[in-house]
Amino acid sequence: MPHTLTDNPPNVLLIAVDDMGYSDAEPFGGEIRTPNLQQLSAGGLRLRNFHVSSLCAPTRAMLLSGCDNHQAGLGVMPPFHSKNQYLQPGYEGPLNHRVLTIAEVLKGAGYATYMAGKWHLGGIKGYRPEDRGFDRVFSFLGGGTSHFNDNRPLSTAEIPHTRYDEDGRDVSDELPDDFFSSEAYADKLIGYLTEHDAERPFFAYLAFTAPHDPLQVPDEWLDRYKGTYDEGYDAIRDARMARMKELGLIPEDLETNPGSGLFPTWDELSADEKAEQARKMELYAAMIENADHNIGRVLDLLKEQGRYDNTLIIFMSDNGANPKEPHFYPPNTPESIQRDYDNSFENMGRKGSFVSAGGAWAEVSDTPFSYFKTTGYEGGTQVPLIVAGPGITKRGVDTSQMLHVTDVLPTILDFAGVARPNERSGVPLAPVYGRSWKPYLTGATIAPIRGEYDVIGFEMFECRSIFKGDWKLLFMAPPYGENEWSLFNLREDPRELVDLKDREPTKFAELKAEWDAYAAAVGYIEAGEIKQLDEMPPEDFFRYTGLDTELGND
Ligand SMILES: [Ca+2]
Repeated sequence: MPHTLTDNPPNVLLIAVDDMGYSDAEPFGGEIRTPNLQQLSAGGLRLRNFHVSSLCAPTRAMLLSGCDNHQAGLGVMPPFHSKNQYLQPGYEGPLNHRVLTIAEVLKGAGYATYMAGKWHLGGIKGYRPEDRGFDRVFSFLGGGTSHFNDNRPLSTAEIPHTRYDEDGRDVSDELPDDFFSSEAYADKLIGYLTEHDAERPFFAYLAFTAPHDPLQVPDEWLDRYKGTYDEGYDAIRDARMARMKELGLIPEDLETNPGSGLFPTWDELSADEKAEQARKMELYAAMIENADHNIGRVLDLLKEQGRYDNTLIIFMSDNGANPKEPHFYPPNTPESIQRDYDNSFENMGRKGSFVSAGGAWAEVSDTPFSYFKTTGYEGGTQVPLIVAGPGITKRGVDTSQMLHVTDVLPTILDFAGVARPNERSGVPLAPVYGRSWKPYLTGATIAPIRGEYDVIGFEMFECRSIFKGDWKLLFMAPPYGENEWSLFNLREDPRELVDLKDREPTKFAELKAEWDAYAAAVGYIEAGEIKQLDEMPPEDFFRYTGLDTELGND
């Protein structure tokens, strides 16, 4: 049933970067040169207090569907399912068919739909981007891989979805010699937008795999940050804090985050260790600047085409900075990484290397917040967000609204003037969890997007949280927690250092009841002890036998 588009519906460009920390980019206080994000910020709004999941795929499921990840098929991230979660409703692994993607809805309304970049929402037939509403697709189907044409998987368990897909065809073996992920994604999207039928609006999803590890850049980008990180963690963190205060992103009196204490301080490192740490951060920074450069190429095209002013542009990161070393990906070990990769100082960042920035830099990247990707702390789940487009007249930094990644679908559909259907072939769809930002962004109302009684729930890897007003209830599971609840007032304590659980028992009980209600409503399944991957090889795990029999596999 086609919808009728309003007059002059806006184009939509949704840009996601992968594992970029809160304060890495210049508009958020970082030293990493990101002139195109700066320019986008200047013509739009930076929003603080934007919440995502702590991992790639669950965030992407919510981003594209507007539904909670436990209903959309990403209740946990593959291949980390416990045995009792595997193939359960909401835990299917790929994005399930109880939800519709932004592309599916907008395509039904007459939009042209394009995607270039990381999918991570299902590699089997019936679940790939071209099966989920995208007309033209150049996509990496998995969670991460070498950024060059060797397409080397993060681990043997990742092989089943380490695939580049172009309009439904496996092109993994056809990548050109000079292939680099971010440049290739921008090239493909520029191609689609160049060929685009000018009579129709478009939805374009540009999903970088940068700066996800392995930290890699084309040779000419290798040394762009030489020396920048030689002074170590604290110097960079302090400079970011000062700039964030100037920008109004954080209160003037906010003190520096002391950090988790899990990683050696700069002074505890040997000269060689310092050099290696600085080099890793140089590569990470170069990777982000390179992504910004490629964002700029797409924005320049829209300007040349005269489409820029009628394009809603949303930029975000999918989760906080990554603290993990390459042996995080099962079944890698430190020994296998050392044996199988050339991580010599000279080769770091080039083909054949596999390095990550590590936990100490991840904490700097997530300044001023605590912890990082994989955790329920704000360092894992609060990310930068820039919004610009037709009718959005607010400028600068807005810290007043509590926002969630599931808001993106209702916001985009609201700007497009399109409603999401509530059923697919007569079967009811999962409810949309998010809310439209349009009335607030366009000044149609001054009412907050969420009031003091509204909540946002979160769970991933058994870290759980509820946001309500200024309050956050957090349950932290191992390895970074001890299976205990904490209560924080994020307005007064954005670093989550002061647990108010004992001082505020009534508030604690109120939020705990909210968590229980959220968990029941979304169908959360607590992880059991046995991992599915312990009992099943990865090639079987990712086949999702019996998931959706009419779709088959190839
Ligand atoms: Ca990510």
